[in-house]
Amino acid sequence: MNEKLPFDMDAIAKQAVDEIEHIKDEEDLEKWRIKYFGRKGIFATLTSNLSEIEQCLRPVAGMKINNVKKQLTTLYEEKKQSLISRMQVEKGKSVFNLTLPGLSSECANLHPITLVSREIVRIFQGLGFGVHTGPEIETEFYNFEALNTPADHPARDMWDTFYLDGQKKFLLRTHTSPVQIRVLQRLTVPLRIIAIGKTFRRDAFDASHSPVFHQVEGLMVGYDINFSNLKAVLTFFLKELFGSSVNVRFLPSYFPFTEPSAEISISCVICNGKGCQTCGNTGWLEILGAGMVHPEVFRKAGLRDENLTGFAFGAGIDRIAMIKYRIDDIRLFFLNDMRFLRQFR
Ligand code: FA5
Repeated sequence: MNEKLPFDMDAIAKQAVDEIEHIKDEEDLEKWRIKYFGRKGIFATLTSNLSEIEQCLRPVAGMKINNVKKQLTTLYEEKKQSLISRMQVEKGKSVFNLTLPGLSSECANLHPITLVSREIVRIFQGLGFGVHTGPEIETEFYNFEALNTPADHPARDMWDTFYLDGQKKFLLRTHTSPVQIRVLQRLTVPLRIIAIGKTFRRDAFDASHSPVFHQVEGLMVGYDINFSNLKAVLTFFLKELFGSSVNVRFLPSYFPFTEPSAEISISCVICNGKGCQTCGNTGWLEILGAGMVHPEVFRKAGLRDENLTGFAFGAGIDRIAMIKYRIDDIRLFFLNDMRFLRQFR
């Protein structure tokens, strides 16, 4: 096609690009602009000569001229901008307009529950515990039956449950303890794990209760695990989490899936055990439920070895976060108020 046109557009474009690349100042750039884009410049001449070209070639010629014109215009604008910037830098002026008001960018931060969860994971990983989650939708078997809490067991009243079907087969897990069974079925003993995640109960949404909250479960199983191991691990954990100066108290308690069972408290971090509103003037804050794994739990998980022993524990992460950060209303964790959430780093 080019042979028939009275001009070689590719050669003109190449020359223009070559020239502009070597330009070092605005004056030469202006000369270049006039040469190609001026009133009597190359493009003006080419366009006005179009009428002299054979009729059938005119559209192609016009398109070629316009394409190259467009490319060179872009090149010209870029070159101009770069020469201006370079000149400003050389003159000691900033390329940026520092007088413009700044745009502040929102900086994300982690939710306090995530921060506490990560801290708990860090402590237990340091003790060689694996980390598991388990499903939030559970079956009645894993949440209750396998945990030695059959349908007619009075202890079921301890957990007001969200059932998902009329037959009460599926439910939102009321605690992380069903992960104990799933882990015992899947892993080989000895084992030590924690399970962290959301749990659900039909509880009121008040200052200390939420229908959705978070728990951490712990399970250590082997052939020589005893109550002293439970005490040592949990005392270490609580002192790591709340500081070495807290005292840890173990009291007898009851859970269907542990025997013996214990309720574990720390000395109140607000009043140092003297008694205040937060600890109900007792000087103690309850943190954990725990105990030695009930033999029935091993059986339900399919483990028949009579010599196996283990301990388990469970704690509410939201309540731990409330104590750690001195928060008196659990609802703050769920309301997405940025003024509250921004305080945690
Ligand atoms: C249990 O859920 C047992 N599974 C714990 C356990 C595990 C014991 C293994 C023995 C061995 P409990 O129902 O007490 O226990 O709940 C544990 C913690 O969850 C409580 O101490 C509390 O911190 C937290 N919790 C319970 N209900 C709520 C709620 N509605 N809102 C916020 N936190 C809650």
